[in-house]
Amino acid sequence: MKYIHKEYCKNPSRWLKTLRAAVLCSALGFAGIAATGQATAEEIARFKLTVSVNPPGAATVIVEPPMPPEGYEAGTIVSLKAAAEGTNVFSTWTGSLVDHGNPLVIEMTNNYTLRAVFNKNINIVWQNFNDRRSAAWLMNGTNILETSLLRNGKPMAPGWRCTGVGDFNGDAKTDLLFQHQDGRVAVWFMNGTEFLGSSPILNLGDPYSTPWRVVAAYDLNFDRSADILLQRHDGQMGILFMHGLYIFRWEKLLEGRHPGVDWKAVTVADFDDDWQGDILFQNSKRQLLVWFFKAGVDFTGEQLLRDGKAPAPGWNVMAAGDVDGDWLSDVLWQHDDGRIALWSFNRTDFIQGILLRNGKPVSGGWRVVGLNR
Ligand SMILES: [Ca+2]
Ligand SMILES: [Ca+2]
Ligand SMILES: [Ca+2]
Ligand SMILES: [Ca+2]
Repeated sequence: MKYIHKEYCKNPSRWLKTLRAAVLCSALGFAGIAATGQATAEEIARFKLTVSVNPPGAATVIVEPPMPPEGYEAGTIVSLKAAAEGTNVFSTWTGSLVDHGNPLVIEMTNNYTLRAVFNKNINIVWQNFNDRRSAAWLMNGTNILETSLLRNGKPMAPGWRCTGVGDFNGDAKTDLLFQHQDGRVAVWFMNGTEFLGSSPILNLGDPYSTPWRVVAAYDLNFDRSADILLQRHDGQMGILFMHGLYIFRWEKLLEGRHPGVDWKAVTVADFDDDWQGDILFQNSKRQLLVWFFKAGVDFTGEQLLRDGKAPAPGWNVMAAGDVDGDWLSDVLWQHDDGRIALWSFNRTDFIQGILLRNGKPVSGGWRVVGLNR
């Protein structure tokens, strides 16, 4: 037990019952967890489990059975339960595996290093417009924790474009919304980055199709069913109010009023922290405009973000939602050269621009298509 602060090392079982101590030790700068080694051939194979919590202190991780000092015997079934402290909300396990189950049960057939991530389960969703694969970044704040190919990198059928994210089956897990260039609209049901199944959006029981462009999914009327914002080429917008996959009402937004044909609706996000979705627009000068709403689709006003300041040439707005972890919506940009940047906002007050991945570009064909929130 050389890897734990000495106070806890005197009594390993104390640490093993609650791994929070290890997290605290780690947070205090003591060597986190020991080097984990495979057992030599003449010994019984034993494996070590290393657990941490992000952010530190967000939870107590209870491990059953506790790990013996020499590690678990191969094949031991171990249960990990991340019990949140305070208002922290469990997001996922990352590290040796990515899993959204809590408790998590694993068989010790390898050394495992696992991190229980709390609060922020931001997925930036990607689509590759060359090879049609899709992927997600699991973020913690502006740090990228994991990169996952969706559906193990299986290319999607030609002609489909991911248009956003929302929960379409009421399981509180974010699903992906797609539109085909022929107008069909479909959903991928997801459990985190795990693909569960796919279905068309249905209108009176038949697959729905529209010449209007699908802009985004957002629950605009607070019934826990994601609704769909559409925009026509002339700027008019419409909303499909949904019950799961079923359209129960179509409504033309504000009887066809729109900010002008040069303004393209980008997405829906809450920019004034009232939980009500607002529409983000961009024009050909790449200025950003927000339309605010209350009570579903009652228009309450508009505002140019950053007083109409546009980014440098080459940057394109891709998505909006909270990335930096303050629960307030930010704007995500992608440059033609593949760099990703964030405009961080405090409601509509600009805070700062942040280059993700320290400005390292994302290689060819990948475009941000969604951001969960
Ligand atoms: Ca769902
Ligand atoms: Ca709804
Ligand atoms: Ca709002
Ligand atoms: Ca934010």
